Amino acid sequence: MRLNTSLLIGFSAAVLGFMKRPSTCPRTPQDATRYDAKLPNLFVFASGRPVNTVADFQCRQREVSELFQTLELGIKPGRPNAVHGSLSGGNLTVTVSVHGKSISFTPTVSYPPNGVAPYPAVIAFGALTIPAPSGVVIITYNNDEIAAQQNQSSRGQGKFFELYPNLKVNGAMTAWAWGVSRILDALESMPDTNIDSKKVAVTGCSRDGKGALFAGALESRIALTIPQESGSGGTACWRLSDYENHNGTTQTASEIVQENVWFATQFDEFANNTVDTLPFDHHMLAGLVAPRGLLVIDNIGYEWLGPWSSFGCMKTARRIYQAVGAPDHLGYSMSPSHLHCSFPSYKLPQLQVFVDKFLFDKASDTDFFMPAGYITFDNAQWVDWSTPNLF
Ligand code: MCU
Repeated sequence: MRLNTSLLIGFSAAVLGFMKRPSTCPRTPQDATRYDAKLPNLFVFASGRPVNTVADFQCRQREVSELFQTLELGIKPGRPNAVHGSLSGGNLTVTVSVHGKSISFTPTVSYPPNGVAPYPAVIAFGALTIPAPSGVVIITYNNDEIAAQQNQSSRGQGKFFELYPNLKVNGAMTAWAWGVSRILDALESMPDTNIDSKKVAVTGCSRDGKGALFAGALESRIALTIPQESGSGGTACWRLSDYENHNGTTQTASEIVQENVWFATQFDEFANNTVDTLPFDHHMLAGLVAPRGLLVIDNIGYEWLGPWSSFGCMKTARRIYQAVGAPDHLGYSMSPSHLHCSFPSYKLPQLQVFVDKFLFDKASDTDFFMPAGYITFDNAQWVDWSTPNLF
């Protein structure tokens, strides 16, 4: 089992040639897996070298991204040579060509009735489930056509796999994040759209909230990431969801790989009982977004989503934001039970301050992790590392 993983890392890095790192970044050992019952430490490279500076932190983010892709998600291919965008009647057609094959997909674009060009934008996975912020373009992205997510039979189905048939082992999450990157490529080449490609947020709820989080983690051009009720496989941590689960009350990695094709086939071996050998957990996924904006919207009403796990995972992620001097760039909002994917109006000010800061460059107070004392999370039980000061 270990051997397969090592081979996979070697194959992925060598053959696909992704992640060209600056020479100062330490090399990742071939087998980076190790037993860790607690939430792993982002501030030590897989080689054992500590992370001491912001430059180290950026190297470590690349390493962690590489490990997520290798062990959990599947490889996200880099920018293709040919990406073309055209906008007509509210449809943004994005055409991507790779090795003589082409696909097109068509997110819809809705301009705000008010506001000032160039407009920021929100990319909504599936459909928008947060209130449309004022002055912002809404881009609705049909992620399911890029990679299907019906059930187990969706493996390798969708437009991404038409271009990359040798990546059919990949999970849908990587393919969706790749699609978001291509939307940004297209927008960058289309100044006439009056959409500011440097001020783009991504959001989605539930399974699409997991997708939004991965898009923000794997694409550093995203300015603001808003996962809503994403649950296990999103803002929850695998280790914590296993702990929270009581006879099937909470979704775990071992369940999730049976249910759908969100993750790569190589994740199965970890999901089935060895999540504690993963050299990361999802606090480190949020750490890939740092120091960019991350607003996590949760709902305590569904034990299946692992609300305690998500709370503890994001509380730990906030230490990562703290280390780079931006704890207030990760906002967390848990609410009492309400309908899944509905947005309680009392959360509007929380959304607005994040939109103001990250899409409009306006000073705003985004320093909240709430409600305080609502759930308790024992740091000492789950975290055995301290938070360095890297800035
Ligand atoms: C929270 O996301 C998922 C969850 O992982 C699944 O187990 C469940 O079937 O569906 C949720 C969802 O996407 O609901 C719309």
